[in-house]
Amino acid sequence: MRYQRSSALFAEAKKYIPGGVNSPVRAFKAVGGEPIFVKEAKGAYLYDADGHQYIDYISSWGPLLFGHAHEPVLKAVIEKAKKGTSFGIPTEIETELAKLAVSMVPNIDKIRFVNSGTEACMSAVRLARGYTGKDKIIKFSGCYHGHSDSFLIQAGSGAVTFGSPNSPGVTQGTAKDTLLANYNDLEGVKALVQANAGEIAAIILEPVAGNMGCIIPEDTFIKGLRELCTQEDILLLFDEVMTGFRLAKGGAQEALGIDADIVMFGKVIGGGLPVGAFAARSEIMAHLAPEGPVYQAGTLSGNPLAMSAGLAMLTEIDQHPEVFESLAKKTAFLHEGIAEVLTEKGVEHQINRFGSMVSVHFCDDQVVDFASSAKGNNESFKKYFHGMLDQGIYLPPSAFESYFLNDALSYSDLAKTLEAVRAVF
Ligand code: HOZ
Repeated sequence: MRYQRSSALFAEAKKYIPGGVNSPVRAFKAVGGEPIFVKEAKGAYLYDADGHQYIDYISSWGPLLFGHAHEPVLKAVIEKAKKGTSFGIPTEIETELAKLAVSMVPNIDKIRFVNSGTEACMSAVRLARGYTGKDKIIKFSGCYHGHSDSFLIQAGSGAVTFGSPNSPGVTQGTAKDTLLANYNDLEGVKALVQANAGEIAAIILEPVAGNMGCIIPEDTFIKGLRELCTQEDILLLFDEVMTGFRLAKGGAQEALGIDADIVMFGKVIGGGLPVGAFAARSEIMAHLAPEGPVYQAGTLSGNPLAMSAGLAMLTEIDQHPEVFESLAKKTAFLHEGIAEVLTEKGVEHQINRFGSMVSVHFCDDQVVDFASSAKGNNESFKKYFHGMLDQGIYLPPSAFESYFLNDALSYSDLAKTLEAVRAVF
């Protein structure tokens, strides 16, 4: 049996961990079968417990821009670990990473480090509410901003994969302050703003969505949101957990040419260790404790190990900005190759791509929001996913997730991937 050891490890894990995993999408429920267990990874490749090699297209869901176990990051973490892993007392490296991040991202003066994207988004909304003195927020169906209560309302990613976009445990009281709109539907947002005049603190979105597949914002939509927020004294929050330091040095703000009011980070900023962050202009960040009254804290926030990984990763990006063009070219090569095979085989499909994010949808109509993404044929997706897995290609195990390419991928890896697609169909 090809996955014998992984299967045994999964059976053992299920005895002690709910569903055998610590994050639901990993359990393969959306695609059937059982997850592979990873033993190690290097560069573009994962190795499972049964000794198989995989070309990896999720890169730990985004952070690993240069591939697994990238030497400069490893070296920084190992050296730092020898000097202690957490103090709960300030360290110089926090300022070094903050200074570098602020220099790379447009339109931010100060940044606060936390431990995950969930924490970053949760804290950013609290800051937006504290700053504006208003309670309600607008989010978009299919956008995922982590698993804090206010966001588990028509959430994307794992939540929708498991049919629980509105999670039990989120109270009506919390849910009533989260208003829902459809991605790329500016008129819908304007109507919500009008119906709740003077009550909306923030509009939060993934500026390029990656939790309902990869969805690209229309120009009029994203510019319209910016104008609307400015007119109505609403803060525009960009959840750049996936896009930050991945689409460009300055993330989606730079790639789209739009200024957000608060920007949230995760993934790349931690170089593969648990780091999240939120950032804004000084005037907004001044409302955060201990400078201001909006409370937020954490024992492991800014811990030296995570900061050293983040600093090594952002330094690499700062010194090698050509990585973005290289990644975009590789992603375009993959996109065009998959499209060619699927067209030739008569398989209906849509492929969305922005920079190094891409997703394949098995449907005919353009995929521009959650409703159109949900129309994808999941049976075709399952066949595609497992067929690729059996040939050593690891894709996201849900049709609602984006691929994240890393620059360790070679053109020969990409060509091998395209051969696998041809074999599956
Ligand atoms: N749904 C998460 C990515 N969008 C998956 C996270 C994980 O399982 O690690």
